[in-house]
Amino acid sequence: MIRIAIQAKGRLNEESIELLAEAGISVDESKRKLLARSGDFPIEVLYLRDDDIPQAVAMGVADIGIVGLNEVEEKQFPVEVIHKLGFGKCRISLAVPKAVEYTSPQWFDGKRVATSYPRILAKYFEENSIRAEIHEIAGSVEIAPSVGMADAIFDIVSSGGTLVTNGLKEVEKVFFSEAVLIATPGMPAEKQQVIDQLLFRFEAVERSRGMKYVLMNLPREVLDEAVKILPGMKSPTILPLAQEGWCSLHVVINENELWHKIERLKAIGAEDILVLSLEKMIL
Ligand code: PRT
Ligand code: ZN
Repeated sequence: MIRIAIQAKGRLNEESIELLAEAGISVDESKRKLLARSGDFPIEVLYLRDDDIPQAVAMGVADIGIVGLNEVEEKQFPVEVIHKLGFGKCRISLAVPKAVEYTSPQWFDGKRVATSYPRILAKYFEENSIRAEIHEIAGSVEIAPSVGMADAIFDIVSSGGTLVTNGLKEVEKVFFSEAVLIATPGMPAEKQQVIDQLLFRFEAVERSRGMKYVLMNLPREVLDEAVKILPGMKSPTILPLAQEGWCSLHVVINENELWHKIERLKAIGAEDILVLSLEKMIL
């Protein structure tokens, strides 16, 4: 049995539960329950505040956890980052009031900067030989300059909308983050085995992201041409059709190139094209 810590509520909660569900791990949906057991996989889910996850994993209260890399970097607890999960992407950036004529990081010399990430910021200032005052505040960092508490902020940005709303502009992108899977270092072998099994499932889910399964009917004589339109694919599946001279072609196509490829296939005579979503790719 292993225990995984995930965020109880907030930005990473839903996607963490979804990832577990896609990996075949259904947990008790009543999120108020602190611990939820999965029926079909030897795992228990512990719901925590994201700030507490690195420590819980470092102490072995949970064996693994899903948390933003920003929290791992800031908290500096001894945990191992074992997998990047590709969601919860954001950056931690320095932002200054819109009217500031900003030219270089040296602008921050002697300034007061409000943040919830003092360690990551201190490291950046040190690396850039900047002597600034770091004011640690827990929430609503973005309002600090307008109320006179700070000259600038260092905070999480994703769309940038919050900065604009608060009359700020992003001037230095310092740290890039996404949700990661962390683990207690030095796991015993039997737990490691369950974690490997979980990683195998996560990878199958990730591989299928953005991929579509496409089926179409084609005149046999354009088959070679169709295969040329789909370079980089492993050999496509080709099935004969009852109708003489026709075949059915099945391929996996990345969503980014889907329409482009389909239009070209249609132009050479592909018909009855079906695009299906792909759940898992196990290689
Ligand atoms: O209650 P708990 O302590 O568990 O949650 P929390 O409020 O501390 O964290 P939460 O749920 O806000 O974020 C959890 C994690 O999501 C963070 O640690 C990041 O790893 C990740 N993440 C991804 C973000 C964002 N994107 C994000 N945009 N965390 C916060 N934000 C904030 C940002 O600071 C801004 O104020 O969302 C606001 C909107 O951002 P814009 O740029 O899109 O306007
Ligand atoms: Zn938090």
